[in-house]
Amino acid sequence: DLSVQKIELNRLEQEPIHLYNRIQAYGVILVLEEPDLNVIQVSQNAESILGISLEEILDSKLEDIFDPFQVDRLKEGLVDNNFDGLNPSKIWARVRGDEYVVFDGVFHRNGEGLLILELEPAVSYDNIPFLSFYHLAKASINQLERTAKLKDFCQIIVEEVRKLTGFDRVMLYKFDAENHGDVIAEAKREELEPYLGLRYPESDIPAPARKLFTANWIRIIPDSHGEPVDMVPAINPLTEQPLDLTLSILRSPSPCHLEYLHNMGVGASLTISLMKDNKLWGLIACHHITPKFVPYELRKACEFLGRVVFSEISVKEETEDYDYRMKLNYVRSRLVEYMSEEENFIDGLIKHDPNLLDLTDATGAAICFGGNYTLVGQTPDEEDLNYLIGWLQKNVKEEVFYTDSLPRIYPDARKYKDVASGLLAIPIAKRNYVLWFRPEVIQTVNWGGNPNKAYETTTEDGQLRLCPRKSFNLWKETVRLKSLHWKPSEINAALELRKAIANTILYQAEELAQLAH
Ligand code: BLA
Repeated sequence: DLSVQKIELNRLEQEPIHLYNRIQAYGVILVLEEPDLNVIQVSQNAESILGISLEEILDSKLEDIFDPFQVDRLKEGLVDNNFDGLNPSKIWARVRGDEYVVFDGVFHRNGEGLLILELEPAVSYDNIPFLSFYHLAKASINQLERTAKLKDFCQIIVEEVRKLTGFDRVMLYKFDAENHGDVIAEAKREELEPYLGLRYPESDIPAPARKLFTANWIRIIPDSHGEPVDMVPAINPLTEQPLDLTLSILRSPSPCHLEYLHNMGVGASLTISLMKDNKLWGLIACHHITPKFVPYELRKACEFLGRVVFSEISVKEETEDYDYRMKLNYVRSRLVEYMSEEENFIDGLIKHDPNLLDLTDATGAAICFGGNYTLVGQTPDEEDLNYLIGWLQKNVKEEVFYTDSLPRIYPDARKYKDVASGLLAIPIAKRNYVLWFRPEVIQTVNWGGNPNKAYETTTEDGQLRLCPRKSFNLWKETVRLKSLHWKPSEINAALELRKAIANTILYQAEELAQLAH
């Protein structure tokens, strides 16, 4: 049964969700052949929404369906290939005789070069007179500039997005190195239970969905219970394939994800990608309990806010790290100075302030040189260190070795986990090492549902199928035998020190050789 689950999980990891060929019922999609804008494919619901039969639509040009005057204007806009000026276009249609209906029309060309027009209900902004990107962005950015800490910054973003859109819950969700996600900021209606601080497993968002996020930065599901709508004809007559909906607004989400939302009690969602260095850094995820539609321009304002503000986050993240790197640089240059002043370089590393421990924020360190140990702070005893170094010699060939869980890869270390669950080691020359240690820090990870039961299986038409978990109740995992992790800047500082020690030893050896002559 487990192997079937594995196959199913694999299949999901490759599922072509952009080719589902179904859209959400709240809008209409028209696939157009250029340059005449003949309608070659349309969503099934066009008949009820536009009041024209499907046969008639599929036999038409765009100007037969909408006022030819507005279509001429659209055609002019289509020439320069830049849809920014065109999207959204107010498009009105005379539905069933004389009744006019106004839509937001949004164009894009998909990966196959097909021109696609999506129509969404146009909502008048009379009740939001202040809505302009400029004002929105300015008010928020002013606030953001005054906060120094990344966490506070994220909190303001979710509050601003919630104010703008009125969602019941807005979260900022950050991916970690293993692709799990943590809710690091949340704004919500008071009576809802908080998700802040919860972690969600990687499998909640399969790879194809992550890939789509990077192409399409904002996605909306106005009604998670809505019935999806088919394309007519199902196969595109030009490409003879199902339509590529990667960049579409209306694409109907995977049934699996809809089930996930139902299990979570979510009636509508809006998701905004946060990209850093062309990689998905996180998401802004908005939930509403009941169905909720957010018009195109307001979504764009949120996306804009996400982009502008996020470039600020990146800067903040880098500044926090930069300050720390500068501090470590300072410690290293002092250590190099002390080493050159002392007769024995080891004294230079331990006798002064700052010392070896400050270089990597360790609680203990050992210098193993010429068969002797020099110990600082909390360390395993010499006998244990002897075994540990024997193990390192056998297993580590790199210039630097680090782990935040030594007992897991070297079980003998369990007995001194309280001083050395974390190890950072640099070999200097044969059997010579500098080692840094960190104690076990027992951590509690709060998962949004048991990650070992992230999905369940059901049998449907005799087929085993994976489906999302039913319970998102808090599940606490206690993580043991782990220290705080070594930061890249600390690992780098250790490497730099390794070079400096090698130079110092070489220099002192030369001096000795000269004295001997
Ligand atoms: C998509 N899963 C997603 C998305 C999010 C999550 C944000 C993108 C939604 C969008 O683009 O609008 C996950 N949402 C979360 C999480 C929180 C949240 C973690 O609000 C936390 C608060 N998901 C499963 C399982 C499967 C699965 C078991 O848990 C498969 C069996 C699938 N998730 C799945 C798929 C998509 C998805 C297929 C893509 C949906 C689509 O765009 O078609």
